[in-house]
Amino acid sequence: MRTKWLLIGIGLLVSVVAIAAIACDDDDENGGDGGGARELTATLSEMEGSGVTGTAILTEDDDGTTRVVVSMEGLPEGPHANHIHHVTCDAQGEVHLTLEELQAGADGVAEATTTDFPEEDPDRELNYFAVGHYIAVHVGGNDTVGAVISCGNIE
Ligand SMILES: [Cu+2]
Repeated sequence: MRTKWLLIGIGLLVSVVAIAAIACDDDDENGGDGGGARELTATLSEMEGSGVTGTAILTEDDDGTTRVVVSMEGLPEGPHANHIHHVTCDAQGEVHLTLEELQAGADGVAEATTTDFPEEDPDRELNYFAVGHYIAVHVGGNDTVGAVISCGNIE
């Protein structure tokens, strides 16, 4: 009788280890160096009740092109500066990179894609953005950058 329970116990243990191994495999989907595009995201939340929310998707293609697509809604009509900043939304750090300006219509929706990063910037690789950066959307365009109205940490 004791042997039977021991065998059941070993069976359960093997099952748990097998499931854990499968779960770990899934974690490698966005990382690793197996080729293909890699992806980071930021979910932008409203600041100070602005009602402005959105997402940013950062990808790196096989040819090394880094692409940042910022999609927003609830924006006041007009141009909006948006940047990759250092640190986190809570810490509100310095601007790291200026992204393509968002142009919101009357519906408050805007999307901007940036693939053209400054050649002299050595830190434009996706891995760098993954640690300690956030995306901020501002009141006003690049010539009149105002308060941050939406913010999301890059993860
Ligand atoms: Cu900014």
